[in-house]
Amino acid sequence: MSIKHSELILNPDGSIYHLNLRPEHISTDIIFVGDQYRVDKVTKHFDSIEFTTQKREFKTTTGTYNGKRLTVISTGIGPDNIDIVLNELDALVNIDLETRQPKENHTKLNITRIGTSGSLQADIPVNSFLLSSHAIDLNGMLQSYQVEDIAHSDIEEAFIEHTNWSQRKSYPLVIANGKSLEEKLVSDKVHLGMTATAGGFYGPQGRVLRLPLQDADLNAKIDSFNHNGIRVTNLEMETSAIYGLSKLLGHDAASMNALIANRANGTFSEDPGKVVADLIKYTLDKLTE
Ligand code: R1P
Repeated sequence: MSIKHSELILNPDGSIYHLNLRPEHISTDIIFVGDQYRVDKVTKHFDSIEFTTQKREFKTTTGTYNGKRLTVISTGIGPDNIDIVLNELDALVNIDLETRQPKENHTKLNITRIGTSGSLQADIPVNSFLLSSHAIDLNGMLQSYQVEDIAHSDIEEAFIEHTNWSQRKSYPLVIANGKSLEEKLVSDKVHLGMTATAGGFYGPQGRVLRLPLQDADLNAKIDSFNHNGIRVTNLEMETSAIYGLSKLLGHDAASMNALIANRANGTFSEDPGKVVADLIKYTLDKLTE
């Protein structure tokens, strides 16, 4: 059975609907950034560039760094965008776009996010790097899929009990990363920890401007959670979606976070651009060593 035109949408030039990409445009080694203007901050280091395009917030450039072919894509903000980007990238490599049928041989993508994030722990300061060993999904996007086999129910149950998690919110799914990218990217310069992925920037991350929170103590309870040494180290808006969909689709993923804020002591980096620039260079070098 071929996938219907309403489900797998292609543009008139054969490219996939939102990303505007055809299979030949991408490498299997991919870097995600949130901000479309961060794509050039990565690719300015490249030896050569073969392709670039942009539709909406999704800017893509493919080229080589240290001789390795890499694709950099901006995802915009949030797990809803990751649902689009990961499903469309997977379709480019694992669905025959002519016959609209899944291919027999699976192609694995290696996806590294280079993002910004806020630390939740006083001992993990601003301007440091963190690789997400796990992600905890606080936004619910992944619950549309069959996630039972990728869940870590012992950590989830401990988290629900520790935080008295509201049943009106989505179930806090925990996903581990695929490990082979972690092995490439980790060093004594990088903290490891569980990243919480929220579905918004203000209330969903415990920020109060004019609206009171459902649970004003939630961030403090998240900070103090510790299950067999697994702590929630930082908050952002994409990692659990990347880890969850990568696991379900058979891809490897790692999330590298430039910590530009510390929510535990209320500090913000004096030069966030430098931390991000340093993380970009660090990640490119590690990926191509
Ligand atoms: C919020 O300001 C955005 O910044 C963080 C969050 O995850 C969210 O996307 O990451 P990026 O800088 O990678 O976009």
